[in-house]
Amino acid sequence: MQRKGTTPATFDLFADEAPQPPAVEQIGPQSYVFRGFALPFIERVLPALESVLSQAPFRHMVTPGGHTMSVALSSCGSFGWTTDRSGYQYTPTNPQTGEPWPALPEVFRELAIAAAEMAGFVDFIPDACLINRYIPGAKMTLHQDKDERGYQWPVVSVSLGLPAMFLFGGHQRSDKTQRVPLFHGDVVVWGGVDRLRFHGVMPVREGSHPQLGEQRINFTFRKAR
Ligand code: MD3
Ligand code: FE
Repeated sequence: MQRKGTTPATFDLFADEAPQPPAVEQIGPQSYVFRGFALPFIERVLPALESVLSQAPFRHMVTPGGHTMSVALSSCGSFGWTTDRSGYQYTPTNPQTGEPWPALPEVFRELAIAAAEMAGFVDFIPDACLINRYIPGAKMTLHQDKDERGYQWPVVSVSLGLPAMFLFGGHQRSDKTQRVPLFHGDVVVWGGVDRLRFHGVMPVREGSHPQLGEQRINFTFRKAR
């Protein structure tokens, strides 16, 4: 369908529609934001999330430097991410319970694989899903994700609930950052040459989301091993 140029305005069924932001934004050579990509999965994602969190509740981790993180964390999949005085690591069991992490729900796997494929990463099979919860005021300072064994695999992130301003830097902490707003249902894929770029999240602003309430939840799918 032609929406611009030679089509007479009287035949343009979409003339009254508000302009839509593009569904895909490229934010780096191998990084893409897919707006609303998770929404068709949401009816299955929310109960799966509830189930994971009932088995592995959120907790605030203490960094090796002794700081308690403002973001609360859980995990599912074969490996979960933990931190303590000895450092950061992926572990097959939850140190809080001694049990294996909850299995990666099928709908999580489907969503992660579909998004990775959209960004050109075929054969991505995540083995770890980190679940971050931000209440208003929580933030994540600039960091690199380097605890995974190989950097050839992308990271896929799914944002739910309150919006957040994502900061995307370069390969040095001091590099200029670009700001990318992330909304409920947005999915971002980072890989290849962008995989080790510094990134962070600005403090989440007060608000309430109709489905998630006063919080932002972010899943990141990775291949840890
Ligand atoms: C960019 N989480 O869990 S999305 C993290 O929104 C993390 O909760 C943020 O950074 C959040 O480590 C940002 C995830 C993300 C993950 C890995 C990346 C962004 C990335 C690797 C390279 C570049
Ligand atoms: Fe990160």
